[in-house]
Amino acid sequence: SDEEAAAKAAAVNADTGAPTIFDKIISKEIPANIVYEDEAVLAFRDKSPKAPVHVLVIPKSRDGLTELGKAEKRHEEILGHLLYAANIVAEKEGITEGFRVVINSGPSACQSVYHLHLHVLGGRQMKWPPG
Ligand code: D5M
Repeated sequence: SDEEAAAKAAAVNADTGAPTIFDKIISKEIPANIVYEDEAVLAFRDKSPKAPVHVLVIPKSRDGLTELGKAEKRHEEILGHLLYAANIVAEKEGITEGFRVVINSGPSACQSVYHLHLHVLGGRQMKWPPG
């Protein structure tokens, strides 16, 4: 199932601090469908969308932020920047009736890429609680 695959990927990709696929997206070595970009953040479509709109927002510099659980005081500014960028993405995508922002932090949350990212999901009715 989708859930089993996600759990497996999360277990395999535990945080090592190694470069991730997102570095190659930032450097444009591999293509991504970019929906928003500024000096500090990049937003691109998730390759395996879980909603009609599914965009990832990432810091261009990881700076130790492999996951939210590693956040330190010095990250406050970029964390705020990412959240604000999530709303810019939602507005650009026209999901003004509501959207969800998700951060998976660590294996129990099924994080699979260890470069902090916000999922911006919308375009359908969301359920609560998430799985
Ligand atoms: O979410 C990691 C997300 O990253 C997951 O939804 C797939 C997505 N992903 C992985 N590789 C790519 C590329 N190359 N392009 C676009 N999206 C990608 P997590 O919260 O870590 O489970």
